[in-house]
Amino acid sequence: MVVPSPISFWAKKSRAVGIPTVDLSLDRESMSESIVDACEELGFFKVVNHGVDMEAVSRWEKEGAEFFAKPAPVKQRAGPAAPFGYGCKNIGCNGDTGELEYLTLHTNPASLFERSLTISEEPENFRSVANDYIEEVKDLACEILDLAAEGLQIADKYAFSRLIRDTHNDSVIRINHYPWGKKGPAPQRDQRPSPKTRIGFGEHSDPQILTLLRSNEVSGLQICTRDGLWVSVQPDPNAFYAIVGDAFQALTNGRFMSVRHRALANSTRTRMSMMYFGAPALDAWICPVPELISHDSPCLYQPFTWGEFKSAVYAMRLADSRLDLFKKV
Ligand code: GA4
Repeated sequence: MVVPSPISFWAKKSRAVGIPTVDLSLDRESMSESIVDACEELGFFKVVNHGVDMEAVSRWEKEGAEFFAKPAPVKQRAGPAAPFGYGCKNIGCNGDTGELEYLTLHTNPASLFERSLTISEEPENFRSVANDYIEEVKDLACEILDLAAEGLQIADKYAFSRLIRDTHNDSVIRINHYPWGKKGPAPQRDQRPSPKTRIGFGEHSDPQILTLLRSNEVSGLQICTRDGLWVSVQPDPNAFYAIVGDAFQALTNGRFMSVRHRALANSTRTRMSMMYFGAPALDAWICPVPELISHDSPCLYQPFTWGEFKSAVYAMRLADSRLDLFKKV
């Protein structure tokens, strides 16, 4: 019997996995169909022709780069991230660590106001750049959520987007910076990390409804398929990547899958990624839309508020499967 070497085994298994792309310049039916397919199969897809003002994105990226270029003691004035502000290596408050530094900010104007004072010497400009970026990505997230609702044939076509359009929404933005340029092994495609591979941000699923991620041209992001295979995502600074979060999985009664992902830090170049995490208000109920509950698909989760879920999220470790806590027995 021929036993395949681990490398040929992984190379063979990974060949079939492609990242679905949704082109937002097509007709609504094709777009909604491909969004539903991608959310069901992978919980992840690339978005092109998204209509986001790339000037707003560049301005936000520049704010991030300028902040991370500051001396450590200056950056630390904006921290520790508990959970908002500047964080370095520590992720969350339960002992998770990573090879990165980051800025996490609540999108609420009052919170942004307060944070901007410790982040920038020009806080008003910082806030205006952040707000422009938030408006752009929020609109894109809402468009994707509306298309998803259409594709699922949900009567209330704004059932999902309404949650993140709510004035009390709990959405968050984050910039991750994987710096230091330490020499590591060249990134290997579609493989388990070798013992030498450094993890920049450990495996997890996002708790919110939908994440929009965009990075510079440096690779590092990997997503996990249903078969447990890690797939490297080719960076494309002109595109956004949509990530299904736990709350979207619950809202769709498990029809959509929140995707586990991670970032490797083995590049010799600085990687910067920016995320928008679309979340509802703390008192919003996360319960499956009625159209997705039937005799054959009974309700999988106990209803919970986003606030309850968030408390559970912060009490757990990064890699934990938080939605399991709310599964019906
Ligand atoms: C993962 C997604 C977002 O980055 C984040 C993260 C949050 C944090 O860094 O404060 C968490 C993590 C994330 C999930 C589990 C908890 C909370 C760190 C952590 C260990 C901002 C979020 O909302 O959840």
